[in-house]
Amino acid sequence: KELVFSGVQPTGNLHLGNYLGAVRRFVALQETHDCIYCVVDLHAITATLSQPDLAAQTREVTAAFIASGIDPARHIVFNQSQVAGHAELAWIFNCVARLGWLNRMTQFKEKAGKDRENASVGLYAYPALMAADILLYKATHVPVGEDQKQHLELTRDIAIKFNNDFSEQIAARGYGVGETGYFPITEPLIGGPAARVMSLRDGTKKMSKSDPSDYSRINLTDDADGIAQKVRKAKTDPEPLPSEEAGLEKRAEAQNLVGIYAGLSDTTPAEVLRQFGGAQFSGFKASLVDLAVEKLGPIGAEMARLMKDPGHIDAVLADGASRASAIAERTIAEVKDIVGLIRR
Ligand code: AQP
Repeated sequence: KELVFSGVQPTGNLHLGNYLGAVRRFVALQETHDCIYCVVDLHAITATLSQPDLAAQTREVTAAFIASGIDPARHIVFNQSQVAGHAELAWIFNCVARLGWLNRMTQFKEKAGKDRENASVGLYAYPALMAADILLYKATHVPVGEDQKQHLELTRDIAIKFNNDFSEQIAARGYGVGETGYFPITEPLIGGPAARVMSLRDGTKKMSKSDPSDYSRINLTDDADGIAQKVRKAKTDPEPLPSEEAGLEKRAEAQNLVGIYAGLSDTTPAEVLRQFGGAQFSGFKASLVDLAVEKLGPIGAEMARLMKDPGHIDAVLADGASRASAIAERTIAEVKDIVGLIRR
């Protein structure tokens, strides 16, 4: 059976890239799949252990999920640290993953920067925890933005190695599923015009929570004025928009704004250019502001409303965590049997 898992870190400043690349697609998948959506608070502490207000940030991501249309009654929404299996399985995966594999992770290199000696061990081991998040539920499909592609490949490598290393134990206990072995080989779901939303200030950098410039991103909590100002100030070039997609090559900022428009309006860049080809950026930006306010305004307003009742959000997370734990505990018991760890 197909099962979707994905997560978002509660590191503050949830933005349009997180929405178009991930959350909006989470919403769509609810119609066709069983879905588990996790606020990955254990991941959030890998870059900086001491966050301004981790609990509030966790509630904010939960509010964004619900405000965007995720239904925590029909699917599972919870925060990672409430289900012990994530950390337990991550430890085992730390022992499956090879140093050489983790050394190739570009996100670690980017996030650790020049002072690598000072990066936390958690930041380095992040991809093994991510593999644990996914495989704890034997998820078959993971919707993510383009930036997570490499981590998903590592998840597949970990599943393959575990399945191979323990093939006899898996078969002996009858825990295997079909030809694959114990863990599924997860498929990434990456795509669409907004799989990689770029910074509004620099079309070569991805839109990111940690960019020091607030003008680089549209936050889900921005009001209409804030969205308008940021779009108006977004970097562009002096040429009008081309009529065909080929004309966007080497025009990173133009390509980004067209991709955002296509993402928000559920069309393709080609369709957007059919409508706006030949237009100046001033006109196109005005339409983009209207569209962004129309799509994001209600989400921001609903998030603000939900955030006024933290007790309700915590109850949603607790309910999701108990349902997630029921699945997770079974996987952990089986994995312990497979590895040979004595359990109660
Ligand atoms: N710019 C982006 N375009 C498309 N998708 C994106 N995602 C992130 N940035 C973009 C997707 O959002 C989901 C949640 O991301 P995360 O919370 O795990 O954090 P991240 O990938 O590290 O992204 P951020 O927001 O840019 O944070 P920082 O600044 O800490 O690096 C993921 O599915 C991600 O692909």
